[in-house]
Amino acid sequence: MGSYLVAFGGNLDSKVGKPLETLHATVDALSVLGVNILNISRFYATPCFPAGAGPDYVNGALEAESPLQPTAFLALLNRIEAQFGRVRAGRWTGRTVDLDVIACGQAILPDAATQTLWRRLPPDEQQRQTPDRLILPHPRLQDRAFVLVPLMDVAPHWRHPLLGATISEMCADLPVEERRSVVPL
Ligand code: A4P
Ligand code: MG
Repeated sequence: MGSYLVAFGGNLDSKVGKPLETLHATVDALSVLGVNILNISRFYATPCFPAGAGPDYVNGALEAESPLQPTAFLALLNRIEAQFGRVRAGRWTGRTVDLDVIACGQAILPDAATQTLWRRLPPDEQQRQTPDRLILPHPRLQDRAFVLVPLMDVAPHWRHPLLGATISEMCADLPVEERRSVVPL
């Protein structure tokens, strides 16, 4: 049984409605498909990253249990994204819903060296290169207020297995204006 942290967000309307409605429907779909949701964050309005690349987002995070292994769990998340009209038009482009696996307990995938390589990728390369396999913990987690602030609601004490910092510590390390730009709905 895996213990998962999942971040979700969206900034485009889907067949079920606005991003907030789509995200509620996405969470319901996870439950229906056998994911046991233990804890869910508030939903937040967040400015689009990169700035100006599209409408603002709604973001949230949850903690869940699933009998699936990480790769099968990501495949399930990808199926739900497709169900709600996610189209992969390019890196960091607008989306109806994005579901990212942030962590599976303390698992490091595929290995520490590869996770570290992706984590240290310079910003211009981040937009050019896309991993073709699951990387855990999610390589951008420590950089993103729209991930860390919602995670504060569900798992402030979870500790990054390579950085050694908790969600709470990583969140405190963000520039204060980035943290403040993530506003509960
Ligand atoms: N992949 C590898 N590791 C993971 C993982 N831990 N979780 C692979 C999910 N996917 C993972 O993902 C690209 C590839 O990464 C996939 O093939 C998957 O197998 P993707 O979901 O197709 O692309 P993406 O969502 O554009 O990339 P990524 O890395 O998830 O980007 P981010 O960091 O999530 O950025 N602004 C605001 N305010 N809020 C947002 O939520 N999101 C993004 C996407 C940009 N700007 C945003 C937001
Ligand atoms: Mg994604």
